[in-house]
Amino acid sequence: MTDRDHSESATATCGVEEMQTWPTRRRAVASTQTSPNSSDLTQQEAATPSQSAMDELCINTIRTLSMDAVQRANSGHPGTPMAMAPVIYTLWQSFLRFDPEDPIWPNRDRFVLSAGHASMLLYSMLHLIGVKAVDVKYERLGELSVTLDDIKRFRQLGSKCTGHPEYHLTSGVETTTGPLGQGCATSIGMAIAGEWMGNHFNRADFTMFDYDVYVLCSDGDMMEGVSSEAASLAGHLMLGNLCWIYDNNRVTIEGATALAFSDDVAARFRAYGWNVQHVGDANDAGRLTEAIAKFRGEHGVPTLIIVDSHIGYGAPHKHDTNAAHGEPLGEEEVRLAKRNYGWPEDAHFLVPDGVREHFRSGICQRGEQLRSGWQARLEAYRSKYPDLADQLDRMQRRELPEGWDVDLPIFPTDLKGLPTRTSSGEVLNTVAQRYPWLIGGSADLAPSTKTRLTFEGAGDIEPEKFEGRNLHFGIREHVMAATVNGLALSKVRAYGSGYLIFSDYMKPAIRLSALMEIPAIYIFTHDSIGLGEDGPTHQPVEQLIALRGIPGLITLRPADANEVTEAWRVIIGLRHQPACLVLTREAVPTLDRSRYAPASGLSRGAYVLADAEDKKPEVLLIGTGSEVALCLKAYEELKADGIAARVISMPSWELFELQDETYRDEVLPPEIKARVSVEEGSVLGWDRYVGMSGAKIGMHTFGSSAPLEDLLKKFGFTPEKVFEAAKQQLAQVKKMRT
Ligand SMILES: Cc1ncc(C[n+]2csc(CCOP(=O)(O)OP(=O)(O)O)c2C)c(N)n1
Repeated sequence: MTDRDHSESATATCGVEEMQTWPTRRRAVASTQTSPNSSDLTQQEAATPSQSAMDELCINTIRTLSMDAVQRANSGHPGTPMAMAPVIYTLWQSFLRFDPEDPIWPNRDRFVLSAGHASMLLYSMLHLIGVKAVDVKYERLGELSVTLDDIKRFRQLGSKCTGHPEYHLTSGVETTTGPLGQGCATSIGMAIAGEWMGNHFNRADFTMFDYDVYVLCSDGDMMEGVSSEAASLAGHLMLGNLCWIYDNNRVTIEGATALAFSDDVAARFRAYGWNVQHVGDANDAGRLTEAIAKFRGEHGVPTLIIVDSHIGYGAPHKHDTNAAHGEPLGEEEVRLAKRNYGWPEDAHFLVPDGVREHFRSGICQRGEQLRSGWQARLEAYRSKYPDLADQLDRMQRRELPEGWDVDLPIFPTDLKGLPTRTSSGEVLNTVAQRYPWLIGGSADLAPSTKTRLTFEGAGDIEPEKFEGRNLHFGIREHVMAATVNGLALSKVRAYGSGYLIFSDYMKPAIRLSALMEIPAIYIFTHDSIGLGEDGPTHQPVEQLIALRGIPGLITLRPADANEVTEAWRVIIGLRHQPACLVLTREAVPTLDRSRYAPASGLSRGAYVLADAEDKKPEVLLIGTGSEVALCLKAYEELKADGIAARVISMPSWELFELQDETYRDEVLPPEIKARVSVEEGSVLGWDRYVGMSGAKIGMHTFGSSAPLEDLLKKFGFTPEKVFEAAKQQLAQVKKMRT
C-alpha cells in the first residue's frame, strides 16, 4: 500500500528550504560546543538527555564516525551515511532481531547494505552495538568485530573496515556488496532460505525460522538490471519476509539522477507485486517506525519503503550534491556539518557516553533475549525432533549428512556413452536424496541442464509453497546466481544451472561467491561448439578461461560419467569455495577404467589416464571434458605408429595447482617438451601446461552453426589433427636437440 506516489514525493520533499533549517534544529549535545573537553561534557549530556535527544545523539554518532573515517582515509563515501543514519538507527535499534554477541545466530534478521559504498554506515553500527567476531570455524572469539581503531583505519591494510563490506572478513556483514544491485539480488536468496528453512524445520509447536531480510539500497541499485530481475522474482514468489529500503536521494556520481533515470519506482514495484510505502523524510523517525512496523505486519508480499533523503545531510555546501558522494567532505565542511549537528567541532571519532549503553538497552537486549529464547527452544526441539535438529546443526557448520555418498553411481564402460549433463543429473539426484538441504534450479533450462530433482518428495518451490527442492528462476540468470549466493550465505546448499555461454550473465555473482568464500554451485552445460546447430551465439569460447581466471573458484570439466561422479564428490565436499561444473550436451564414451586409470584421479585436478608402456612417454596429450576421448583415439594411433604417448585428463586446473610439485611433475614431467593440449575453448592460458612451444588445439574464433561432425572437422578436433600435432611436436623437439 502506498501513501503517495514516488514521483509526487520527489517534488514534495526535494526543497532546499528544508535543508536551511539545520542551524535551528535541536542539538543533542549543544553544550559540548563550548567545552575543550568533549569527553567530560558528553558524560554530562548522557546523564540527562530525553529519549529523542538520545536518539539524535546516537544518529549523530553514526554520522560523525562515518565522516571522520572517510576524512581520515581521504577516501570513501560520506554522504549516504550522513543521510541514512536515522534510517539504520531506527531499523536496528527498534526492529532488527540481531544479537551482537552472536552475529551468526541462525534465526537473526538479515541486514544487507546493497549500497556497499556507504560502508561506514554499517561499520559504525557494528561498532556501536558491539558486534563480536566469529572465526571461519564459526567460533565466537569474544573480541569486537569492528574496533574504533578499525574505523580510524578505514580502507587501510588489515582494517576490518574495508572500502566495501566484505562478508569473509568482517563479522556482522551478511554479504559482500559494492557492485550495485548485487546486494538486492542476494537478498532474494536469503529470503527464500528463510521461507524454505521455516517450512523444513518449523513444527506446529516450534518456530525455528521466521527471520526477515532488510536491504538498504540506493538509486544505483534501482538502476541496475539485476535488481529488476530480483524484484520480479521476489514479487512472483511473494516473499513477505523481504523489505527493501530505498534511499531516494536522487544523486549519483555524475550528478542528479535526472540525468539518466526517470522511472516511477513505486509504480514499477507495485507492478512487480510489492507493497510500496513512502517516507517523505529520512529524519522522520515516527513515519519510518510506522513503515517498518507495517512491513512487519505484512504477509505474503515483499515491501519497498521509499525514503526521501538528502545526501550529505548537514554539510552546508555539499548536501544534495554529488560532491558528498565519492570523496571526503574536507576538514572545513566536516567541521560545519558537525556544527549543524550540534556536535563538538574538534572532536574526532567521538562516541559520547551513553550511546553504547543506549544501544545495549535496545537492539542488544532484545537480540540477546530472542537469541537465548531460540537457543532454549532448540534444545527442546532437539529432544523432540533429533533428526531435524541434527540437520540444523550440520547445516550451520556446513557439514554434510552422514553417508551422503554411499550410493554414488558407478557407470559401466560404454563406447557410445552419454552426455556428461545426463550423468550429472543422475549423480545430483542420488546426492540430493541423502542431502536434504541441497536445493537448486535453473533459469528455465532444467530439462536441458538435467538439474531437476525428480525423486519422490522433491517438489517445486512456488509462491507460498516453499517445501520443495526445485527452484524456478525463470529466465533470470543474473539473479539466479546472486540467489544461489544468498542461499549459500544462509547455509542452504544451493545450485543454479544454465548454459555455459550464459555464465557471462552470472559472472558478477560468481565472482562474489569466490570473494566471499562460500560453497555456491554452478552447473553449466552445452559447454563447447559440441552443442552443434545453435551456433556461435550459444557456443562458449572464452567462458571457461574467464571462469578459471576467478581466484578461488574451482572449475571442473569432467571427461566421462565416472569423472562426473568424482566431480560431484569434490564439489559437495567444498565448504568455503564455489565450484562450476562444466558439462557436455553431446554424448561422450564412458571409459573402460580397467584399461585406463580410475576416475578418482579427478580429485587431483589432472591425472595420467593412459601411459606409455614403460611410463616413459615421448609426447604428452592433455585434454579436458569431451576432448579426452579424442586424445585417447590419437594415443592409440600414435601407439600403432610406434610412438609412446601419455594422455592426461585435466578436469580442473585449480585442483591441479593445489597439488605438490612432485605430483605435478609426475603427471607433467618437465623434461618432456613435446606437448599437445586439446580443448574446445579459447587456447588462452594453455601455454602454462604445454609451454611456449607446445601445440594448443582449441578455438581461435567464434564457432559456427552446423551439425557437430562438421564443426569438429572445421575447427580441427579430430584424432588425425591431434596425431599430426603430436608428430610435429616430436619433430620440433628433435630439431631443437640437434
Ligand atoms: C555495478 C556498479 N557500477 C558502478 C559502481 C560505481 N559506483 C559506486 S557508487 C555509484 C553511484 C551510486 O549512486 P547511488 O546509488 O545513488 O548512491 P548514493 O549516491 O545514494 O550513495 C557508482 C556508479 C558500482 N559500485 N557498481
